[in-house]
Amino acid sequence: MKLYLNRLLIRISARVPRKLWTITQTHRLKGEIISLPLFSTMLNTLLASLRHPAEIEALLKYKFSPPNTNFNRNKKIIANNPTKKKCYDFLFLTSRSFAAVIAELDDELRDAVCLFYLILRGLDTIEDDMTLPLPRKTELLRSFHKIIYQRGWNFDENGPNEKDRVLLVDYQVVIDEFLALKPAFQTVIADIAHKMGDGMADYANGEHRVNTAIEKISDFDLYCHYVAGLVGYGLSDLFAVSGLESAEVANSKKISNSMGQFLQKTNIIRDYLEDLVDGRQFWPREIWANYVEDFADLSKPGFEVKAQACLSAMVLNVLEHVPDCLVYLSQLRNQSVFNFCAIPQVMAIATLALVFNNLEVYRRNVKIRKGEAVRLILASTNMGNVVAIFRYYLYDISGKNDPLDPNFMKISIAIGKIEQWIETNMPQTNVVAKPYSAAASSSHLLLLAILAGVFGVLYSRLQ
Ligand code: IN0
Repeated sequence: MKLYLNRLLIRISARVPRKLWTITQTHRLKGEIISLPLFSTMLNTLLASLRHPAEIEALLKYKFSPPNTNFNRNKKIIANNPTKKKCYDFLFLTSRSFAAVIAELDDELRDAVCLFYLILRGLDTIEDDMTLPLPRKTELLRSFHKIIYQRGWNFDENGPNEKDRVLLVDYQVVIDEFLALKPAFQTVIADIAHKMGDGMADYANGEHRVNTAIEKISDFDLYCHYVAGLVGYGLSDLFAVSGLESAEVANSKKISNSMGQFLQKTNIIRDYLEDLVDGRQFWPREIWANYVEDFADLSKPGFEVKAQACLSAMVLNVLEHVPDCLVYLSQLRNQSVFNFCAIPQVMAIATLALVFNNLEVYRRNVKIRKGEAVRLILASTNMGNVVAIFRYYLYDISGKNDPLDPNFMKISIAIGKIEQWIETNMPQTNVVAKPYSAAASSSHLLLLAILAGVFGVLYSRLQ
């Protein structure tokens, strides 16, 4: 078995280069999907990518490419409609980078997804608030699908520290715009709000939990289904209703669910410390109890070996969703829908590789570099690139996989399965994952040398 696994790993390493993927662009993504900050912070962003010249190239390309986006073309229409403008302002306020991804959707979908997002965010703001009395929270969660039909409804009972409380305080604008959507969109959104609100209420009332912990892996899957898998159902239905994607996308519920599970479970691993500090615990006891007695022990000195093994067990659980995600993305036909779905997925696989065997997860908030994120965004425009990106990060995970780790074999097998899917379904994409050519490397070196000079001059002026 060991020999077989070694062969598997060699196969992966032989085909996937250590260097990053080569980008082939069919459709340029511009605009402000990642907000690049003011000069001095921009300098820090560039400095963080100094050892990654391709990221610097991506950052500069991104910063200086002329705006010519779907959203910019529609800014005037939005500016003439105050309630719609307020909704987009809320969207950018709650999630700047993801808002820009939504704003790039084609006209047939943009408003529906924007409203879907704001309605989910409303539900989340109620679920998240530990200051709300449980009976009130439960009543709101269970009736939210009806509330969104009540013109004029808004809510100011959130605690002062709830970060999106302003959204609910002015929620009447969201409701007005929701009611302006075509009825088929409204039905999809209300149906998901109903299912999600009920699911959240069950968890808030202690079902599927023991004290505050999520007990079984099946409870973890169910929780992630409510808060993220259902988002996949709803989005797939919206895509089909818009006519931009076929009904087939909406019919395959399992793979729509996996799209959300992959994102949410990756976030839950990354946010271990933040959630622990806030008194939340989403990792299932069925996994972590194999390594420590107390969930907080994972972050304590002396538990490093156990903590690393637990982390790889969590990553293994997430890797199982990858084949479905690739199937889902490969079914998409509309360019704006593809970008919208692919960007969060490639960010998630990059995050998963970053957190894998990385004990810093237990000490601080780990995040991919902005330069890396921009590079991923610019590349996420076709399936060939997306597969090459997934392979690159899976290779990274393989390289960090420790033969002494109890999950070493299972992780190797999970990665092998994904490779197999790619080879069977996308054989032509093997050629996309080429290492940088010598010419590309020397151009990067030149760029690096020029930038070093520019930084030197700028730095001396700032002193
Ligand atoms: C999302 C998802 C999302 C986008 C595209 C297709 C999807 C298919 C199925 C399920 C979810 C899908 O994407 C966002 C991404 C996001 O918000 N990223 C954050 C970064 C971060 O670290 O959180 C950002 O600020 O850019 C997402 O995470 N969720 C989400 C919510 C609503 C909608 Cl309409 C789409 C949240 C969640 C819980 C994972 C579903």
